[in-house]
Amino acid sequence: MTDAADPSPETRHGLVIRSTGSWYDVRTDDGEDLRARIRGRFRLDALEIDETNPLAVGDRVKLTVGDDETGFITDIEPRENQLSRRAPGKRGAVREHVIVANVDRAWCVQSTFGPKVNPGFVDRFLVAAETRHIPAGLLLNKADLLDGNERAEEAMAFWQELYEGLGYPVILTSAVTGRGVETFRAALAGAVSVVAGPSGVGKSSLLNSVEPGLGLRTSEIGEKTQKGRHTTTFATLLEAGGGWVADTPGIREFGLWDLAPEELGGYFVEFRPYLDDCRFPNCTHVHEPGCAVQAAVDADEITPERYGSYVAMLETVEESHRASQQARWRTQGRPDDPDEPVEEIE
Ligand SMILES: Nc1nc2c(ncn2[C@@H]2O[C@H](COP(=O)(O)OP(=O)(O)OP(=O)(O)O)[C@@H](O)[C@H]2O)c(=O)[nH]1
Ligand SMILES: [Mg+2]
Ligand SMILES: [Zn+2]
Repeated sequence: MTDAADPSPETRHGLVIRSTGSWYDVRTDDGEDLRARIRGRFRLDALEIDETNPLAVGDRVKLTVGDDETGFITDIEPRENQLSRRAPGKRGAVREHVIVANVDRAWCVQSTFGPKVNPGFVDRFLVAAETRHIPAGLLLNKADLLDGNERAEEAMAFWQELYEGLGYPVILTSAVTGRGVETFRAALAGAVSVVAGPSGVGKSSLLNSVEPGLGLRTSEIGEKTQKGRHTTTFATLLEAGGGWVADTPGIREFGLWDLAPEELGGYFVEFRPYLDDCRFPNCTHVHEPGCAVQAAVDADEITPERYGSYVAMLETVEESHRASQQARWRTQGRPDDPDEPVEEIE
């Protein structure tokens, strides 16, 4: 507690556990939960680095506490990492949305049905995690709905084998029967994790199964078919399974943020052994002769599913790369335009 007569309120440290846009919930190091706002300076800094949210759950901050017991965030500690995606918005306006900061493992959650597994989503998520060296895994939820459906069971076994083969842990779970919940709980212990995925796959339900006391809101049966329904509206960092885990709002499309097209192949883990063997160093692995990646696809060493994902992703990465380059040219001037100021090279 700060003495009201004290002219310089004491600085405290804490963890951002909930972000609602302008207000943040911060768990201080002495275990108190405070509502806090940030100083304007951060907003401006954040705009310059093109993030939609200057602070994310998982951020460690310094704050002072005012007379009304709300906090003023004065500083953000350097991040170890951050999981980001392209902020939803107009085409051309490419901005970063930070989902969570300082995270040890990122779980992409998909469901067997309602909605079905979206492999494009999974691969974009895995690429985003790879770009920041964040270990990632896959939760295939609503396993109870597979019961007796042989084709669907085979499909799940296929995805599980594919992603486990790449080194990503895959857990088949059910918030209804409890299948896989113990394995998931064990994976949360002693770490900061995040669950992210489309709306309705059961992210909040799964966390409720791990930690029944959480009482997170989930959509009611019957509501789940309503399109565009998002039950979780703000990212929240929760204590579950002996660790911290961020529950996040459903994402319709996991867009990639700021990736150079020539880097993309390196974020497909199974492409890595071949990248040095392509004839052209700037090979995009699509149409070039002497491409070792395409040869590996032909030799069944890279699956057509993952290669197809790569080709589809490359197109959108090229498109958004062009858009952000043009945005930079608009604000900083185009380097080769004599009428515009030339960017200084260090
Ligand atoms: N059959 C079955 N239904 C499930 C399971 N997990 C969740 N559900 C149902 O799926 C619906 C969506 O669950 P939520 O936990 O709200 O999904 P969410 O991923 O948190 O969705 P958002 O918060 O909108 O992103 C609810 O009706 C749940 O009861 C499961 O394992 N099996
Ligand atoms: Mg939810
Ligand atoms: Zn190649």
